[in-house]
Amino acid sequence: MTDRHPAPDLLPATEALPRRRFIGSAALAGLGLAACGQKPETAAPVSPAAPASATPVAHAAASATHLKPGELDTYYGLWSGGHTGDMRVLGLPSGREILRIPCFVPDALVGWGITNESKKIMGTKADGSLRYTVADTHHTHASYKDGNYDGRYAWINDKINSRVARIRLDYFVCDKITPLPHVQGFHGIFPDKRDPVDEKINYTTRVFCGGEFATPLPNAGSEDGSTYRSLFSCVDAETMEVRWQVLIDGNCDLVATSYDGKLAATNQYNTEMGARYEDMMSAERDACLFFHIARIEAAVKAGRFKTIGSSKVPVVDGTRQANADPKTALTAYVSIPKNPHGVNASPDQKYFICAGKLSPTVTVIELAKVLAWFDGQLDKPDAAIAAEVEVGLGPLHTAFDGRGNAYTTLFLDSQVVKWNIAQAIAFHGGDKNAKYVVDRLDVQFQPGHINGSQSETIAADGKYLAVGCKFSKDRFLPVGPLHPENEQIIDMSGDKMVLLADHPVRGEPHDFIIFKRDLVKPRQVYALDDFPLAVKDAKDSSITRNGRKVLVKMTSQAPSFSMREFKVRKGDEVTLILTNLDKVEDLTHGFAIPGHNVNFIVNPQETASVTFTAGEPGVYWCYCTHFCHALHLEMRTRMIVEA
Ligand code: CUK
Ligand code: CUA
Ligand code: CA
Repeated sequence: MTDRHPAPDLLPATEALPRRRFIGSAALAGLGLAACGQKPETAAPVSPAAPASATPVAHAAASATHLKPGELDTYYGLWSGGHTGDMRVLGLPSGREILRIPCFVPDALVGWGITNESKKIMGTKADGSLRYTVADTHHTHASYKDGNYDGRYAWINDKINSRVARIRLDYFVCDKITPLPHVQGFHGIFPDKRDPVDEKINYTTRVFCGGEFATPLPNAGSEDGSTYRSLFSCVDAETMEVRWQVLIDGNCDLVATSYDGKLAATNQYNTEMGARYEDMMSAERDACLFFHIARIEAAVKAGRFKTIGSSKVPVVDGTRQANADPKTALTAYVSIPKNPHGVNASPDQKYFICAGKLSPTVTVIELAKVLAWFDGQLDKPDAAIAAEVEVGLGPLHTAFDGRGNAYTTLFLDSQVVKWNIAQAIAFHGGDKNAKYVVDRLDVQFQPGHINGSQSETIAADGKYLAVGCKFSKDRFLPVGPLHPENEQIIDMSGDKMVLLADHPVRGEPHDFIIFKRDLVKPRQVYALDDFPLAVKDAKDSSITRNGRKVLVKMTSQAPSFSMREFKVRKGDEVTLILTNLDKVEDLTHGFAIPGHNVNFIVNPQETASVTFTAGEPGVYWCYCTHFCHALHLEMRTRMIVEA
């Protein structure tokens, strides 16, 4: 990926060229620019947006991202997969992609959306087929304990179909998916960090979900614009049931939570509640909307809610009008300049940062003051604004280093700006000598999300930043009209940011988190007993018929399946249960049936099942698709379909 050398026999005749230079010259040749006389390693990118003096790369620092063969990364990264609907696991600082975890969309490697177990999680229609095969994931966040990740769960959103998926971080698999009622455009997501009432609960028990697109409520035929509303939802972290929703003015975009568990917030870019973009950007100020979690829970308990349509989820009233009295308010609307994007909690636990997007400003909101407003000590929520300062064009998302600095992406300027929160507050307070902008770094190009190692925890360590650049333009070999995104890694440990590496990624990840590798304890082998359908011994293999339904129980153990053949009849509804009895780490088998749209894998000690209709009479070689053994190609069984 970065500096890794290909095997010698893959090198071109001019093998004296280092790989980086070879790639550079090949790319230029492809673009017809090789004859321009510039040396490949200094050739300016073709795009006019790129300065000729491309961002300097400190080679000593860059070597930090280059792991020697066999060396492991020090951080995990969980990346959302965008409209591939999966979650991706990266190792950092190398940036190597290690795993894709299918969630919302079928996956051919695993058989996600093929096995009965995965279909049940994904959701099916009455006929057993998948309810959805598309998704759009943006944000992923993990469960907390004492302000740091605890390695239990991660959650990820599906914007299209308003579903939240949970990932178990012991097996790195999706185990539950919950649809949010009456929500379209489910965008921001964030778990709470502790309970607002019970001191003993110092870990995540709720997940908050922002509804971005307002619709008529209930959305049942009428398109009267005056009834369009958005909902903010709370999902139980364990049961994954929707606990309650809040009816709001405006919309939800991103979501953040305070470290004390008391507040959740969402930035709002459409306080106008407009249906067209001109309307959505007509106001000079929008808002950051705060939710008082303990009061909302109390309102639900006291029955002060309604329900919408057929949903039984309690919906409390969080509109401005119903929450004018701070002493009883469930919500507080803090005004933020024009169409803000991104809201992030600083690791010192004191502030939320909201970025202006259409305004060149970032806003620092002091959480203690938001709580003071709820206590009736401030005359208006805007009194919680600690700073509102200009940082550059198109500010979107913010990361932290744990040393008092914030790093905000500037979409239009194609930069990351490093700014000091205390200095920004001083400047806003009237100290015009306060220099709050510390550093700027050009990135390639148009950055969206940014995150730092441990950034959204109290253990922010200020080592690495990752930036999700929406356009890669000429940073990689040209591959036709569709370009990858460019995920860049930055060293943020010094005063100046240093760009370390570019990585092409398949579109389009949006958000991600980065945390220390020892915070998760992944298991290498499944537990046989965790699967109710497990075929625990090869001797238990069987085929049983009940009318047109046939049940086949089989095991795999390299290099064979427990049945050499099995017979069914054309049109039978066949359910095949396969348990992988191999206990060796990494010894996965596959099971594919030609002509029947069946292919899935079973990991060591895992059980999976498929149900399909037996096709035309004939012999079908069911074979192992996952290279497992010297006799992998011989690892087969026959499905014999009789007339
Ligand atoms: S949004 Cu994509 S760059 Cu969905 Cu988090 Cu800001
Ligand atoms: Cu079993 Cu390949
Ligand atoms: Ca607006």
